[in-house]
Amino acid sequence: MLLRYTGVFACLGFLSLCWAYKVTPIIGDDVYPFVKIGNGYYYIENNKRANWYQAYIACRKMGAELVSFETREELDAMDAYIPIEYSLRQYWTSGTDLAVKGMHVWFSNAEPLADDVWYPGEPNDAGGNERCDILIYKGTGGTAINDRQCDSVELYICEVPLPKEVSFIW
Ligand code: MAN
Ligand code: CA
Repeated sequence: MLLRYTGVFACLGFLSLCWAYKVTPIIGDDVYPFVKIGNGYYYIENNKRANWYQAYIACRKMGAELVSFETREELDAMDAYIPIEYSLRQYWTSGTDLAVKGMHVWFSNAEPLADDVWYPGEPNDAGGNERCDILIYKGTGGTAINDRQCDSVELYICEVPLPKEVSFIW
């Protein structure tokens, strides 16, 4: 009997703990080495080049993922941030159709790529072997996504989820 009540109270205690916390996003300064652009935190690799897989691993080592652009606005925010002299640079994103050929998704969250993020005429799967998606920065010419060969050695951008603060309310 006593054992049964102890179990019930332990359960209730645990449940009340679960309800008594608050999660607040930390909106504010950059979190080194990530920079805040729009609502996201990004690491833009402008020196080291890697194929898509190596780039993904490099981001994972930082607790991040290759970048995903769920909306055209996120791509525009990145476009406004990158210095004009970096025009024609290309950066790996998490976009890929490696799972289902012809169906490009952001690998970090499985969302399909929106139609308006693609460079005109892309994805064209040139040579029948373009499975990984890269951001092409064209300075004043705009920024858009192209499908490229995954083993192409390129720069990359990592993205971390919004840092959050968890506090218990006693
Ligand atoms: C051109 C286009 C692209 C293709 C690249 C490969 O820019 O055909 O679609 O991905 O070449 O280098
Ligand atoms: Ca292409």
